[in-house]
Amino acid sequence: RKFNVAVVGATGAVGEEMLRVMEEADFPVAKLVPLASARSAGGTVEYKGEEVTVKELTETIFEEEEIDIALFSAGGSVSAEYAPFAVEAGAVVIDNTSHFRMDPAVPLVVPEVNPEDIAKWREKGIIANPNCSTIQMVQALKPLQDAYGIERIDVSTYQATSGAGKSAMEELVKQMQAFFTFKLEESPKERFPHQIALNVIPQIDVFLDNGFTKEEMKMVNETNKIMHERIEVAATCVRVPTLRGHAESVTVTCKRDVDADAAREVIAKGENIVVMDDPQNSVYPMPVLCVEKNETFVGRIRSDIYRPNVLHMFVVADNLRVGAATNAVRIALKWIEMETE
Ligand code: A2P
Ligand code: 11C
Repeated sequence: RKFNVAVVGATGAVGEEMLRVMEEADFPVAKLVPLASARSAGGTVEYKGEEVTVKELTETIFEEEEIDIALFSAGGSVSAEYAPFAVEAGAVVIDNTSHFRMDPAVPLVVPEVNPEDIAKWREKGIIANPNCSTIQMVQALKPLQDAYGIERIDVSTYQATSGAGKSAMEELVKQMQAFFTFKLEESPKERFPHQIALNVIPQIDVFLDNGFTKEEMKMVNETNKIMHERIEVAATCVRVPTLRGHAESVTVTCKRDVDADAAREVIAKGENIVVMDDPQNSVYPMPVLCVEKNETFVGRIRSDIYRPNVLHMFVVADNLRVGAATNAVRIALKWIEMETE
């Protein structure tokens, strides 16, 4: 069976990637309906070598186009307003924004970790896709949770500008160009709280009363929901001047003692994980190595020098793919498998 698929936010950084991942996965598409705001309606996106016209997102479009699957990636407020119309029209919504993630009636899914939760989709007709920094971390942690149990996670992130969308990537590029013409001072600094070129910013999203940012608390709350366990998480999320690929330095306190060599083998067996760990030859994951890849890369796996139950590692993935589009498409494919069997 093939499906009518709407991609909401098809002209955006994640939406474009969704189309690429669907092509590569040979997604069973009967009809593709790319949606965006009135700004982009009438333009085209490419799918499987053909130009497909972008339509304006409206309340009635899902019914008019008889949509079966709606992938949303146009921001939380757009999902809040329009996802209910897609559900009303009979579609399953796979939402990449933070809007529905912590709703108890909405499953929050990383297919490598908690695919069984997809079954709960009927409650609201919506399946939520986690935050990019959460997805790659829980993928790398799942094999450790199964083998050793996890008590606590301490993580610092190095997040690319594309996490904030296309215009944020452009701002970095413009600031770099301005630097080389001695005009960095005058270059716009709108998408981040400070200049991002030649800088690192220890703030992603807004600060909350507890001193953590919203992005950091997403890593706390989403990890607990996906891993079905109360695990302590302390995150420091940092924006760095890269375009694509989030990196994370992760310290895991396990429930049992963990040997680094054994853990390396355990992690390597994780689904869609690639261990890249040969420090003597300077082999470890880096953002430039993960662009347009659908796997999560793990390296620098080493034991703590004090505590036998503590392990350190470096985890990198393409935030637009693994952290967004690929996860959404994998959820959709799993949903199809479950609903058609
Ligand atoms: P548009 O091209 O019309 O602005 P990014 O995350 O890269 O900034 O992309 C955001 C995506 O969400 C774009 O496809 C954008 O479409 C879409 N979008 C933003 N606001 C709306 C809206 N109010 N209605 C529909 N699509 C929207
Ligand atoms: C970033 N993680 O890198 C953010 C973007 O909750 O889906 C994703 C926000 C979200 O800026």
